[in-house]
Order: sequence, then structure tokens, then C-alpha cells
Amino acid sequence: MDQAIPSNTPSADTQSTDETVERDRHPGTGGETQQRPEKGAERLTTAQGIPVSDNQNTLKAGPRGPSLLEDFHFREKIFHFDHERIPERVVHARGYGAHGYFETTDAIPDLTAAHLFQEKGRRVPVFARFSTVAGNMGSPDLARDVRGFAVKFYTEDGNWDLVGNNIPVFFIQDAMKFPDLIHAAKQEPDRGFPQAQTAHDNFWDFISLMPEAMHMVMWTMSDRAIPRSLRTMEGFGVHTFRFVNADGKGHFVKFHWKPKAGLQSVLWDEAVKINGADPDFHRRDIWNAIEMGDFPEWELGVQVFDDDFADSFEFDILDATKLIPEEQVPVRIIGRMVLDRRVDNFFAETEQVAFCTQNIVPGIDFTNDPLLQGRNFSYLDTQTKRLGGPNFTHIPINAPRCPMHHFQQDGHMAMHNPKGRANYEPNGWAQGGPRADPKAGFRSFPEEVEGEKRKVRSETFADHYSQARQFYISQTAVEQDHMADALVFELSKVVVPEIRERMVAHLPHIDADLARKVADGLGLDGVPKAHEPARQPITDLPASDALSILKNGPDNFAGRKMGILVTDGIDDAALDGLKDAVTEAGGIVEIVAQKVGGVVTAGGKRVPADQKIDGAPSVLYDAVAILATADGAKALAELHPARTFLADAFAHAKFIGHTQEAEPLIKAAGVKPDDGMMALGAAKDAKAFVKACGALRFWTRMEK
Ligand code: HDE
Repeated sequence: MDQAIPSNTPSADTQSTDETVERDRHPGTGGETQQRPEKGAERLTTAQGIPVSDNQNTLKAGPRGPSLLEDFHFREKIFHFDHERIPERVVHARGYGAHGYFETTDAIPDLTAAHLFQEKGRRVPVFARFSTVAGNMGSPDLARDVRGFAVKFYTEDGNWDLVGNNIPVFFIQDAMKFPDLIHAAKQEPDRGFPQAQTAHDNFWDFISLMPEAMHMVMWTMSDRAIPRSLRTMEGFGVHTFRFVNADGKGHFVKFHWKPKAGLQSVLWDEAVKINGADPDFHRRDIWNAIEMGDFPEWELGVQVFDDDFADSFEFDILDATKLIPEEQVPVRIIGRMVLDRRVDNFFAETEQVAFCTQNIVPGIDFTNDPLLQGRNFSYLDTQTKRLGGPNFTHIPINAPRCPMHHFQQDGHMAMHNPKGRANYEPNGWAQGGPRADPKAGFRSFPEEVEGEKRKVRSETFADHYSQARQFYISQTAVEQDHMADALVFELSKVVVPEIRERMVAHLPHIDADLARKVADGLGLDGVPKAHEPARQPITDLPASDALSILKNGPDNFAGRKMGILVTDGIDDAALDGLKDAVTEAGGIVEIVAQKVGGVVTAGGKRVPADQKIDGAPSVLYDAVAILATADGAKALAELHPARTFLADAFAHAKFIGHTQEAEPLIKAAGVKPDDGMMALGAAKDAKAFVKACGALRFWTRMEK
């Protein structure tokens, strides 16, 4: 099979002598080169393995004559190209994946029989894919959106897919509403826009009619929906699952991923600009981090609880619009995931990976969460459509890494049909094939179930506002402001005034101040009368620090990026000192200059630039420095991109280091230096500056 895949190695006739190139440029002058492949280069063949003599010209009747249908090489090449696309995912179309491993750091055999959690140090391979939800495949990375956080564990007992999000709750409680939610969120059907955003009438029309969405909406209007990096976001299994141990005893469990890099998000103004400057910001970040050996890492944590807790908890543990605060059930860390290998081929792996929530292993089970139950149908169904048939488990990225024996056979693209005569069971053949294992095989938790058959929503799912309010009051003042701004931004894009007002009429149940700010931001005549809540009273729950990003930041510059804007004639020691300080802190430096060829330092050294100033606005960096001579700063002051580089960094509350001589640029950018701006010169200045940058932003500037 491998040999049938056309090689991507440039063939001899595309790397040929000038004479060949010349011939190729002039069809009809004998494009068929007789050259041998270069030593080591593979021979170009068709998919049938037939060697190709000319990959530049179609077969023609005479140099200027018609092309001939007989050209099987041409027809095969174009035919295959025409079929290169498969349907993109109906949601989570834009995503990025990487390989790695999961390692158990705290064994929990008392809680689950799952093989991977039996022993400390046990490792299994994983493939993780992160995604945005609403945008199509080519949409920008920094859309305000939920991020998918899907992990496939290739365990000894088969594949376990934990298909989560970076937000621990969901918009809806019952799978029946999913197509409506997604239709409302994606581009409107008549006009085909807006792309990758919820800032439009259909979304807010639907949401304002769905009080159950209010908790999740608070999360999507928070900075959680614009993460700085996929490495700086949490992941959540969302639903309550079940752990089952070897004795058949069950516990409820919620899964959490905690990023080693700490939580961090960008500002909305940055997100908007990053989408233009580098629409691939998140995928590039993962690619580069793995290339540099700074492997993205998360801890896996579990909240484990029993029936007693479930019965006493204020909300229904089967309701996916609710979370369990960490203060009530602490997160116990049981393992870590390290992503240490990039894909070899984006399509083969990231695009073809097929996550299915139904993929669980002995020791883990579902609960009756009606959202999860619906998902268990949807994922298998969607993969069959996307990947063209029932054999998608034969695709290497989806194939389990443990032995598989079953009687399933045939179908589109069957790659490994079982051998032998017996393809049914029971059978009386001596080599009769695999048999079920009542002891070690997967068994559902024997939960007793009874009830009337009805289309119904449980009464216990009725409180839609208490946790939305808890989320809001758990944020810092800066984060609360961002939420109000986000609501004002989104609702300002809504054209129909009634929809805006209908949405704002939910907010008094969440927070009176939030409602006032949003009503004011939209220019409404006061806060509209609040909707009648489905359940009274709305409870005042205590704030939970775990819900804030800023309370869970990293406090160091590791894995962060500093953009250093340089000019000719700068001091070598100042540049080297700053670069060393950033590297020592585990950060990355990018040199930005007027020309990509770079600058020449005072010591006569040429420093090439990583980015030309026009292509590297400061939104791409966590902190910036201006290393300029007086003349250099004067020249930069004349350049609009240089002025906005600094002005934006300042407006985004970034730490800014600068030489004294950078003054003309600082003035021209209209920036009034404050404590977040630090002078650079001596080596110790650089160290102090990079240490300060560990706080990531100088929020005091924003509070002013
Ligand atoms: Fe999904 N979801 N979803 N979802 N979802 C898909 O499956 C669906 C939900 C999530 O990187 C689809 O392979 C239904 C919650 C992720 O490949 C589809 C419902 C959560 C990914 C689908 C939900 C998720 C998907 C589309 C409500 C967080 C991307 C393509 C009942 C816990 C996986 C595909 C990847 C993808 C259905 C709700 C996470 C159509 C019906 C809740 C991370 O099957």
C-alpha cells in the first residue's frame, strides 16, 4: 500500500538541468527527459506504480494539437486531485492536532479498572486535536469561540476518546437542540456570513430564547473564548462520567485538563488584529513549541464523587450546563499529557482523526446526561459520512494500537479483512476466531433504570441563572469589564433592536451592574424588564477562584514571546543581554526590524530580522522591547507600523522595555511612560524587565 502512494520528493525532471527546464517551458520541444533520477531520489510513478517519464506536459497529437484522452497519467492525476477534499466537520472544522503521551502520576485502581490508570508511570500514546467550533476550515484562529479539546488515548484495552471543550459547561441540556444551536451560530443560511463569529442576529435571537444557555454565554463572553495559545487553556470533559472499579463499584467523575503553562488569554482588540496579522496564530504556536522542544503539557485531574454528593448537590449532575466548583469537590491530579510530536501529514492525521464519545474502555462508563447520550450517536454517524464508510478505524490515526479481533468485514476501503472461514459466532470450527470475555470485557455499570416513556426535561435542570452569576462574580474587575465589553460588541452587531433587548433582559438575573453596563453600552433607555425565570429563587453561590483566568496565571515568561524592535547601531551587549534574559526565563525572542535583512549593531555585527515591522504588529508578542539609537528612533517615529507597534503594546497593557534613545518613537506613538515601561541598558535591567514580564500584563495601566 505504501509503495502505491506517490512520492512528494521532487522528481528528476523538476530538478533537472537548465536545458530540461528550458524544454519544459516550451511545450512541444521534447518535454520527455531521458535523465536518470538523482542518486537517492525516488522514481515518480502513477498510483498504480507505473514509472512516469514527463510530469510537465499532457500527451498531445502534435506540439500544438489537441490533448489525448489516452493520457492515463494525466487523467489519474487530475481525477485524484478532484477528489482531494472530504466534507469538513459540520462543527469544529478548523483544528490542529499533535501526538504525544499520557502518563499516570497517581494510580487509582480503587476507583477504576481502566488499564491506563492502574499503575503510576504507565504511559499510553495519545493524539490531541484542538479546534474552534463555528468557523469553517479556513477561518482565523482567534475567533471568539469555544475551543474543542479532544484526546484519543490508545490504551491496551482499546481507544478511549475524551472529546471535551475548553469550557466546562455547554449551551444546551438536551441533544435535541444541537442542530438548532449550531445552525444559529454558524453563518446565516441565506447570505453565507458572518463567518466564525456569533456576533449576528440569528445567534442572539436563538440564545435569548434559551435561558439554559446563559451560563455558557457568560463563559464565551469571557476571555476564555480568546485564548493566547492552545497551550494556555484548560480542557474539560464537561459531562459527568462514571468510573467503575474491578469490583464493579461505581463513582461519578468529571475530567479536567490543567495547562502547565498557566492560563492566559488575549484581549479582544488583539484577537481582531491577530486574525489579520497571523490567522494561523494558534497552530503556528503549537508547531513551533514542539519544534523547539518546549512540549505543550497538561495535567489530567478528576473530580470524583458518589451518589450522596450527587443527591446533595444544588444542581443535577446530569445537567451539562452546570459545573461542580472545585471548592466543593477538589480536582485530584492523576496524570499528565505531553505533546511531543508533530503530525507528518495534516490531512492523514489531523483531518482524518475520528473522535467518538462512544469510545470508552472498561473502567469508564457513561451517565444518563441527555447531551452525552445524543453525542454517542452523532459522532459515529458523522465519521461515517466524513470518512466515507464504516472502515475509518482502518485509517492509521484511528486504528487502536492494541490487538483487535472481530467479525466485522467488507465495506468501502476495507484494509484488513479477517482471515479464515469463520466470519460468524458461535461457530464450530477449530479455528473459530475470537470469543467474548465475560470477565475482562467491557460491561455497562448495572444502573437500575425505570420511568415513563416521555419527551421531557427534568425539573432538576430548571435553574439557569445561579451558576451564570457565580461565574461572573468569580472574575476580577478587569475580567468583568471584558465580559460587558464583549456583550456590547456582539449585540451591537445585531441589527434587530428587539433581539438586543431580549438578551439584555436576562442579565439582571446574573448581575445588576453587568446589566446596567451592557444596556448603557448599547444605548438602551435603561435596563429592560427581566424575564420571568423558570425557577425562583436564583441562588447566591460563593465566588470560585478557579473560574478566573487572571487568578490562575503563570507568573513567569516561560513559553512566552518577546518582540524586539531594533535599529542599526544598537549596543551589542544590550541586545545580547536581553536575548539571554528571555531565553533563560524559557521565553522566545523575535527580532523585528524595518527590513527583514536586519540591522548592523554598533559592534558591526549583522543581526537578521525574523519579521519586517509591517508584518509583525505587537499583538503577536507577549511583551515588546524597543532597542533603538537616537537616529534609529527618529526614523522609526516616521513609520506608521512602528508607531502602532508601540502604541498597541501600550494600549494592550504589555510590558515594554526600551533604550533611553527610543524617546522620539515613544513620543510619536503618543505613549505616556508608566511603571510598565522599563529602561534597558545594563544586563541587570534586562533581567528585571523579563522578570516583570512574567506578570504578562501591567493591568494597572488599564484600570486607569
Ligand atoms: Fe461535539 N460534535 N457535539 N461537542 N465536538 C463534533 O463530530 C455533537 C459537544 C466536540 O477534533 C462532530 O467529528 C452533538 C459537547 C469536539 O475532531 C459532531 C452535541 C462537547 C469536537 C458533534 C455536541 C463537544 C466535536 C462534528 C450535542 C464538549 C471536535 C465532527 C449533543 C464536551 C472533535 C465530528 C475533533 C465534534 C456532535 C456537543 C466537543 C457532529 C450532537 C458538549 C471537541 O459529531
